[in-house]
Amino acid sequence: MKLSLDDLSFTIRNVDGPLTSELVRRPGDFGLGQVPAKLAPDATTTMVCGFCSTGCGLKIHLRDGVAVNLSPDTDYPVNLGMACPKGWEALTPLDAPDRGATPLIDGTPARWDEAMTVFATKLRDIQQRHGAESVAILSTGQIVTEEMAFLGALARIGLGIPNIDSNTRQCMATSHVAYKQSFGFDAPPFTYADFEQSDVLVFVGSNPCIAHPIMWQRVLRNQRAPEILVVDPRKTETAMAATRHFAIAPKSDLTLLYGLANILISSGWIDREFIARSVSGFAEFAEFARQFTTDKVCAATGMEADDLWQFAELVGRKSKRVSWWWTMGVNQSHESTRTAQAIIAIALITGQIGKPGTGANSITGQCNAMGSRLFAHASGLPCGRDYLKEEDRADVASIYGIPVERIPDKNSLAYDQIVDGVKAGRIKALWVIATNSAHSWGSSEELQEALNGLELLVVQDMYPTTETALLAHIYLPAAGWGEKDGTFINSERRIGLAKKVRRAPGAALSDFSILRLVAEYCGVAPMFSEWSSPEAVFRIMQRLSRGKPCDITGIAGYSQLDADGGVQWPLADGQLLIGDSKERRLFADGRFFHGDGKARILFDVPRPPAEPTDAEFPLVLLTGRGSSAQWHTGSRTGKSAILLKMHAEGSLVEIHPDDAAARGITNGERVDVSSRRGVAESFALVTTTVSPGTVFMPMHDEQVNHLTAPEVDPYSRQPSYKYCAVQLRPALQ
Ligand SMILES: Nc1nc2c(c(=O)[nH]1)N[C@H]1C(S)=C(S)[C@@H](COP(=O)(O)OP(=O)(O)OC[C@H]3O[C@@H](n4cnc5c(=O)[nH]c(N)nc54)[C@H](O)[C@@H]3O)O[C@H]1N2
Ligand SMILES: Nc1nc2c(c(=O)[nH]1)N[C@H]1C(S)=C(S)[C@@H](COP(=O)(O)OP(=O)(O)OC[C@H]3O[C@@H](n4cnc5c(=O)[nH]c(N)nc54)[C@H](O)[C@@H]3O)O[C@H]1N2
Ligand code: SF4
Ligand SMILES: [Mo]
Repeated sequence: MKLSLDDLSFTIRNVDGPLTSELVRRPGDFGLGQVPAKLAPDATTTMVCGFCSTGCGLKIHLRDGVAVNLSPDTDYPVNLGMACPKGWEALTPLDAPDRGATPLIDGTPARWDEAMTVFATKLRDIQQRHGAESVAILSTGQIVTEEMAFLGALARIGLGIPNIDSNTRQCMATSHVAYKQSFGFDAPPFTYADFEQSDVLVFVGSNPCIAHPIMWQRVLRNQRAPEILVVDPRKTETAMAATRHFAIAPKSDLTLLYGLANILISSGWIDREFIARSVSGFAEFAEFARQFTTDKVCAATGMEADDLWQFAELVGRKSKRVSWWWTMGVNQSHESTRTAQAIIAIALITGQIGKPGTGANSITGQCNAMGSRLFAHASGLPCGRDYLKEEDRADVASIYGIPVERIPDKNSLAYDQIVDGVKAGRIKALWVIATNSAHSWGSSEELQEALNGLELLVVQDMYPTTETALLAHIYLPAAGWGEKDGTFINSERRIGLAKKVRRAPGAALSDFSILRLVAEYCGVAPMFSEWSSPEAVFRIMQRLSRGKPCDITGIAGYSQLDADGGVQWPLADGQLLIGDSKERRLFADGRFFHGDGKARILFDVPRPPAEPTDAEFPLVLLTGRGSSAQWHTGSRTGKSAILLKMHAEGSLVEIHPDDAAARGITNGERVDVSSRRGVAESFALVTTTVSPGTVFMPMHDEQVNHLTAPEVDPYSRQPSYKYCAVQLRPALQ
C-alpha cells in the first residue's frame, strides 16, 4: 500500500502525543506502537537488557503503563536474578537531557518531513552524480534484529546502496569467519550452563569480570572446583580471580596455541576417535605444529617451560571437561581468525566440544552482535547465505517476493574499506546508525577529518551529542532500548525480547519507523509492504532461517520468547522445548555443518604485527574495557550519575613501575602518550597489572583511537585495536 503524506504526518503528529493504548498499530502506523496492550498500566513486564551480549532478563516495573524502575529477573535462565550496574541503570540514559527529540539539518531543528525530503533528495542526487559506489552505511550490533534485517534489505536491495557494514566488524567479524570456515556455519556452540559444568575454563583475551560480569557470576556458581586459566598480557580482574594467569607477550597467542597443540599431540593427550569421526585436516596440522617446540614457544610468549607443560596437561586431561572462551584479546588482532581457529583446533583434537562444560566458545560483545552476524545483509545474505551464490540469491528473492535481479551479486566493502573510501573521497555520502565511529574507529582523528569532507553525513542516534553526530549534516533522533519492540540474540544463541516500555522523547522514532520513512521518501515502500512491524519482520526472519542451522521456524512468535525466557536457536518447526532443553549446546552428535559433517582445522604460520616497537615508540599500547560501569564511547553510560561514580574520572594510562621509573614518571603525573598517528594527554597510573614494555588505556577514553593503528586481519578484516607502538613522556609544563 502506498502511504500518503497525510498518513505520514498523522503518524508524525502523534509522536508527541501521550503514551496511550489508543495508538494501536494500523496500516500507516510506523510502529510507533504503544506499551503492549496486554500489560496492565501498573504491572511488571520482563525484557532483555540492551547493553552487553550476556542478554540478562530484567523485570520492568510500570506506572501508568510507563517504565519507572527495574530489577533483575529471577526466572530468566541467563542471569537468575542478577544484573550488573549497567543493567540496573538501564533506564537512566533514556532520560538524559541531551536526548535527540527532533531531526536536525545542519544543526537546526527540522520536521521529519523536511529531514526525510532532504535525505532522499541528496541521496538520489549523489547516487546519480557519483554512481552507486559513492554511498555507504555503517551500522551496529545494538539495534533489534528486525531493524538490522530491514536496514540491510532496504539498503542493498531497495535503495541500491552497495556498501553496508557495522561495528560488528570491530568486534565479531573474526568469530564469524572463524566459525564459518571451521564449522561450516557461524555457530557459537555453547550454553551458559557450560560455565558451571566445566572442570577447566580457559579465558583467552577475555575479561568477563569487567566485560561480562553476569557470565562471570555463572562461573562462580560452578560447584566442580574448577581450574580457571587466563591468557592475557595484563593482570586483569579476571586474571586475579583465576587459578592460573599466563601473562604472555602481546600477540604471541597463536604461537602459544600451536605450541600447546604440539605438546598435546606428541604426548597423546588427544581424542583420536573423535578426530577420526569429526575432524578434517588433523594430519596436516599435526605435522605443522611440530615446529612449535617448547623453546620456540617460551621465547615468543615469555613463558616458562614448566608453565607451558602444566597448561597443556590441564587442558589435555581426558577425564576432565575443558571449555575455551575467547573475546577481544583474540578477535582484535592482526592474525585473529587463525588464533580463534587455533583455539577451535585444540578443542577439536581433545574432543572437548558438544558435551557439558566444553567448547570453543566465542563470547560476543554487544547486545545484538549475534543478530547482526545472522541477519544484517552485510558480510552475507541472511542466515549464512552468500551474495556470490546464485542459489542463495534466488532463495532470498523468493522469500522476499522480489525479482532475483534486485539482489546484488557482489559483496559489500568492509568497514576499513568504507573508511578508506571516505578518506580518499570515493565515498561521498555516509549513513551512520547506532555507532559512534568518530570515537571507536582507529586513527580516529584522520577519520573525523574525512567525515567532515563528506557531501552528506547522516547520523541516526539516540543523542545528537556523540562525536560522530556532531559532524552530521542530517541528524535523525532515534528511540533506544526500552522505547521499541524487537529481539536481540545473545552469546549463547538465545533470542530474547525487548519491548517498548517508554515513549521516546519528542519526535524521536524507532529505527524501524525511520527505515519505513526512508523507504517511503525514496519511493521503494511497496517493495517492503510486508515489513510492516517488528513482529512481521520476525516472521520473515523465520522464513529465511528455514532449513538452516539457525532454523527458528519452531518459535511461535514474540509470545513464546516472552513466556519461555527467550529461545536458543535452533528451534525448527515441530521441535519442542522440554525439560532442560531450554539450555542447549550444539554438536552433541559430533556432526558439524560442512558437507562431510566434519569440522576443519585451519592454520597459518604466525607473523609479527605490522607496526613493531622501536627506539622512538618502544611500548605496546593495549586497549580494552575499563570498568563494568562504562559502555564503549559513553554516550549512554556517561548519562548516569551512579555509573559515573563507579569509575575513575579523566584519562588514565596504566604503566609498569620499571617503565615509569625509566622515564621519570610518577603515579598520578600528567603524561603524553604518543604513537605514529597522534597524542593523548593522560595521567599515569603506575601499576604492576601491566607487564614491562606494555601500557593500557581503556577504550572509553575518546583519545585512545587517536593512537591506535589501522591494521586488520586478512580473513575477517577486523582491526587490531590491541597493539600499537607508543611512547610515554611526562607532559611538558
Ligand atoms: N562494561 C563493559 N562491558 C562490555 C563492553 C563495554 O564497553 N563495557 N563492551 C562489550 C563488547 S562490544 C565487547 S566486544 C566485549 C569485550 O570484552 P573483552 O574482550 O573481555 O574486553 P577487552 O577489555 O576489550 O579485552 C579483553 C582483554 O584482552 C586483552 N588483550 C590485549 N591484547 C591481547 C593479546 O595479544 N592476547 C591476549 N590473550 N589478550 C590480549 C586485554 O588486556 C583485555 O584484558 O565486552 C562487552 N561488555
Ligand atoms: N581502541 C579500541 N577501540 C575499540 C575497541 C577496543 O577494544 N579498543 N572495541 C571495539 C568494539 S568491540 C566495539 S563493539 C566498538 C563500539 O563502538 P561504538 O559502536 O562506536 O560505541 P557505542 O558507544 O556503543 O555507540 C553506539 C551508539 O549507538 C547509540 N544507540 C544506542 N541504542 C541505539 C538505538 O537503538 N538506535 C540508534 N539509532 N542509536 C542507538 C548510542 O547512543 C551510541 O552513540 O568499539 C570498538 N573500538
Ligand atoms: S551483564 Fe550485560 S546484559 Fe547483564 S545486566 Fe550487565 S550489561 Fe546488561
Ligand atoms: Mo564489541
